[in-house]
Amino acid sequence: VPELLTFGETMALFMPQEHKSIENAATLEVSFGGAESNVAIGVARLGGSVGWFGAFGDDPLGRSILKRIRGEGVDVSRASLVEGAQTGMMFRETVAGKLTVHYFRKHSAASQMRPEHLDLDYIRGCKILHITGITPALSKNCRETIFAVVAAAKEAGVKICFDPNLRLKLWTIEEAREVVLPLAAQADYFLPGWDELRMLYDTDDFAAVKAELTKLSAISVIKGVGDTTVVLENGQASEVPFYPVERVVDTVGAGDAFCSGFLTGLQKGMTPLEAVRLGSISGALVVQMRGDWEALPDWATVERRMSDKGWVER
Ligand code: KDG
Repeated sequence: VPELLTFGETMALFMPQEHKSIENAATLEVSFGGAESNVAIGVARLGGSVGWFGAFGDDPLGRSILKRIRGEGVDVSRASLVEGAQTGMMFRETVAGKLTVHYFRKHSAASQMRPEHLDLDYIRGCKILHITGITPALSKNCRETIFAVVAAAKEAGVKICFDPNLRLKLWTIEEAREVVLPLAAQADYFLPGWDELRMLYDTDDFAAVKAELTKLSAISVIKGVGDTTVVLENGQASEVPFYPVERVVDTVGAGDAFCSGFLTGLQKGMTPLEAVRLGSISGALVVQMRGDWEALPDWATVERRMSDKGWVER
């Protein structure tokens, strides 16, 4: 069993050429994306041991995506192609500087995942399980699935990493709160963005949120507090500046890239603060190319960046 496991929905991704809207585009580029498989690809590229699973329809999109994730060196042995179900799709466009995602994922194969479909022994055998708040937002049975997986993992002593990844196109903030906060309470590593925490706790007061997070047993890694990441461990806060970005092309996937660096760092025995630095480099590199995961770095690249003297720490 790989050391790190993650699961969720990965969809086919269609994008018009830059500067075109979907409505007026003659051609669309096809790729794929899913928060958890983005993380898995990032870890695999950095040389980590990782498995991802989820469900696709037994259709050309599902088969193609599965092949490509496998090709990145991720263990997909527990992923499935479900006959009679469809692979989820998303379309993404940037119009007048505003990025919009259109989902076609209702009743997709992944949204029909159930606890009884899963190989719980496989999950019990890993060291860290990474989950996101997207999966429980997909359907009631996906919500049950995520809680069943977390329970099995915790029973076996597996550590839980949780990124809330709020998607308000899938549920309301009230619905999200009811699920995300209990999951955060079970996590060992909690990786929210500051924008997400503001919504979850309904306040702009950092000190108040910090007090709430201190009650959790997790190490909290808060992304985007200004241009830093704040690591909160035993009530003690430390800041790591964002790695500099030359030109932002596509911010989608930045959080997943960050998470892949962070988790690989932990796998390699780094401290959480060192792992955050690694995450920050992966995040900075991925936003400089179009697509969720295409620009995820290999180990040699991040190693070079880690010793970059131009990156001043404070
Ligand atoms: O984090 C990037 C994801 O948002 C993207 O790949 C699509 O998983 C996705 C989702 O459900 O929005």
